[in-house]
Amino acid sequence: MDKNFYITTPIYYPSANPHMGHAYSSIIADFFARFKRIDGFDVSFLTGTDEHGLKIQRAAEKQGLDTLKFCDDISKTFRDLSKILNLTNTDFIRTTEQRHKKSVQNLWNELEKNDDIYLSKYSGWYSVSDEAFYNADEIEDINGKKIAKLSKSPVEWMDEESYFFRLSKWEKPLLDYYKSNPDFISPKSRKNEVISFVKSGLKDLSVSRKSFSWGIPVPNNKDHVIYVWLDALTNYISALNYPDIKDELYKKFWPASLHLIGKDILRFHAIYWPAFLLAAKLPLPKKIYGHGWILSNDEKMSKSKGNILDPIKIIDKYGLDPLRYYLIKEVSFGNDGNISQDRLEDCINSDLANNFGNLCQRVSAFTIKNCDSKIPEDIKFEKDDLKILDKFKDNLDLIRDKIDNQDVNFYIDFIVNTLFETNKYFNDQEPWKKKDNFLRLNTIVYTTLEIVRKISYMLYPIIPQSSLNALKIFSIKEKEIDFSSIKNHNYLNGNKKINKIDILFNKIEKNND
Ligand code: ME8
Repeated sequence: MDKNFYITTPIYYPSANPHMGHAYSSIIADFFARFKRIDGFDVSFLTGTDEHGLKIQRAAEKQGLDTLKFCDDISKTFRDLSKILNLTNTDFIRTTEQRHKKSVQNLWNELEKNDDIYLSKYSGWYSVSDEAFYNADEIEDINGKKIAKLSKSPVEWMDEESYFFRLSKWEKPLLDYYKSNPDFISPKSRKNEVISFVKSGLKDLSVSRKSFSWGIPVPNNKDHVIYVWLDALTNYISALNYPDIKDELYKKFWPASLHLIGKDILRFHAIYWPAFLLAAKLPLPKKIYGHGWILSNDEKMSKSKGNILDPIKIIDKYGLDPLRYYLIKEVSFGNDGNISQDRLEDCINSDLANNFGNLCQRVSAFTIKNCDSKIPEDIKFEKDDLKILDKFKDNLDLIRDKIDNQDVNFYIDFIVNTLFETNKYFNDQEPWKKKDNFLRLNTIVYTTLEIVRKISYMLYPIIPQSSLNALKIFSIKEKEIDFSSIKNHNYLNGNKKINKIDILFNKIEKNND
């Protein structure tokens, strides 16, 4: 079985500092990367910044800065954010790097060699904000201004010599590919949107620009720069050292297991990118998942709308893990989700402090007091104990399967429900009343400790630092976390000392006005 896993986030435009939407994509990608790692996979996890094109050139001009200097500064804030979010990315790519330029020019040469590129003239609408071409029927007139219907961003008329990619030629092969690879585009609703767009007919795609210079030059015509999306999409293979397809990284990790993106850029990933790869005779990624948007007052959070929530401010106030938990749990994965500080505070108080933190404190304090600070050795499981313990064993493969289908909601619901049941179990079993029956008391304590271990393993991809803090009870270290061991009821060694741990989450005083 293939035990390599390659996951990518979109590479972000460094036209302004990162916001909660960017943090969201990156945190979800990190969730998958960490899960796969604790399930024994060798994981490559790529993120980075998309630095060419008119949008960036104009943003730099507006600030009177040299374009590369402008990119250096903002790209660094994205790189810093990766650390602040505790991402486990194995690489961070910038499209202004030499390794990437070489890779893009090589891909261009392949497309040209295979007769998929020709020189002509483009006349049509272009949105600089989306770096996208739109057909006339995708444009509307609002108060005398031409706007793209989909993204609501302004468009301008473009009329210039341009190279074209023969996208129309790939219409049928793409439809065939979607058909024979039904999981290629997820979720299903978005797949249908893509298929109907392709079925409505694909026109050849303009893939170079002549009227500005901030981009990668077309190999044999320095008057043109390569279209920023052809440039950007290639990052997924340039980070693996393409064109050297004999390189270890490329051999190990291409095709990618999962390109995780926002639904706004699905067309580029599910149509253009596979078409470029088909034309270059390269394998296609295994899956594209288009997640929903983080909304602020029911509108997409974006730089241009000015309704940005700054992840760093939220982290300063509440801590990183509460934010990671909140985004993963409260934004139903695949759909759009409004976020609010009020709900974040509720999550911290009820799920993290009460349900998880309190359970860890309670059972460890009880063990210290009643079992000489040791994991009980003499135990005998009964039906009530096995009922919760077996849940992990019985669902192990299902959980894996759900993760492979990006069912984040199932994963988190499983954790929340099990925590709820475990708290109830500990209350109902009343170990504090069993001091005359040490076998039973020991068994209840052992069972609860085992569940704390298993749940902490499952929480590790979501709230890594807090999970590790909880695992200090057992002196379990990060590299020892092995997802498959949650099926084991007797993992913890009896008679081993446990440790007292600090409070995991502080409750938030809520202002109920
Ligand atoms: O599109 N909610 O970069 P970008 C959720 N450079 N996710 C959001 C979001 C929101 N409100 N706003 C942004 C680009 N995102 C290109 C990508 S890839 C080869 C090139 C996330 O800076 C989401 O993942 O505009 C979206 O797809 C991405 O940021 C777009 O970031």
